[in-house]
Amino acid sequence: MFMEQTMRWYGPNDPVSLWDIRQAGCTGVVTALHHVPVGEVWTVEEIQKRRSQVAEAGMDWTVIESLPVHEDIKKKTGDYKKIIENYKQSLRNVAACGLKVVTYNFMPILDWMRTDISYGMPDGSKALYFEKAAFIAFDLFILKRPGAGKDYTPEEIDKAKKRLETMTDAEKETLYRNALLGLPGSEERFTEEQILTALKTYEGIDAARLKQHLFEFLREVVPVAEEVGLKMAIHPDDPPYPILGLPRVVSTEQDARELLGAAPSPANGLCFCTGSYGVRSDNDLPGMVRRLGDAIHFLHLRSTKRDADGNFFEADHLAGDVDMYEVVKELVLLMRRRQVSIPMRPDHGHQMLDDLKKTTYPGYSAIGRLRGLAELRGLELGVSRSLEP
Ligand code: DNO
Repeated sequence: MFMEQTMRWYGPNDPVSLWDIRQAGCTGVVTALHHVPVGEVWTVEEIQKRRSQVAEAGMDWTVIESLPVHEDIKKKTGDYKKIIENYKQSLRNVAACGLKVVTYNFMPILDWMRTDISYGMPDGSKALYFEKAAFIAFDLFILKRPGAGKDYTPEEIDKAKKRLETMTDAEKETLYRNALLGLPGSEERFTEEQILTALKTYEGIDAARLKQHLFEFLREVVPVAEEVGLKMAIHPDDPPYPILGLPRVVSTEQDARELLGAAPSPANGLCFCTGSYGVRSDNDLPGMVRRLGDAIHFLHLRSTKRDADGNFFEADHLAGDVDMYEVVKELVLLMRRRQVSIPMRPDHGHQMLDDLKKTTYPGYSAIGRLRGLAELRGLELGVSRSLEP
């Protein structure tokens, strides 16, 4: 029983082709209908069209990433009831087309966040990087978010000021663009006004309230997913703590337990992203697999390396702070116990070799992910063999 090997594909505009993914050794593809506006129904026609494209390259579209949750659902504003009904309809439609797993997240406004998308590694490859002082400088002095000052200590503010002084105008511009990159897979970037306006709409929504909204959403959609045989897999916050004054509520083992308990069902589950959970040293990843394994429906395997200042970069898949050997060992045991093959994708990868000359989605160049996948595949085989009686 091995993990199902997949890679993310951003659709027909992705410079990484389906055949590239197939040649990496994947049998499954993770994709989404990125062109359908968030909140609208995914129609059977559109789903089938995408599914056939994947099938033509000899692979299956098994996992959706993401079926995004509209901001009105997270805030319980506007027409959120109707939008939840649309979500349910999309679930029915994807199930009718044979899909199995639906990934989504509940991060307000922004998805993942990095300050640098081409951070030089000693070997000449490029990684994604989150630098705390640069991020605080962005928040305080570039975005100038009202009230931001009270989120940081005087030392942090001082460091951020000094960091800002080292930046050229071009660097400030790049930082701004990276921080507000918008959702992965979209070309859209927020303007300063848009983000400040969006942030204002979260006034009064603290973590407790956002959690409540998540639980209510789950109680609506999980029964539908269960009925049509789908597994929901919530992606954790990346990074796993509040940013820009916005609450984030899927950052720890405790958060995961609570959301699973809010709508208990085999359909209510997790996308276990070792890179996101792993940024916090208080998340015990192998232990989480042991304790929450029954709810893990999808895997993102990657590692980060943090430092004492709260910065982290994305390390090689088998290096960094994630003990990938222990994680994979727990996963092998888990799959044997559950008698399932859990879909996995090597998450992100360094931009390297020929890809350094290409423009790809940040974190999603082909060769770096291929390297990650190949290493993980070997690790799994080795672990699996060594556990044989
Ligand atoms: C980043 C990804 C996330 C993830 C979404 C799932 O590269 O892991 O953007 O796809 O958060 O909804």
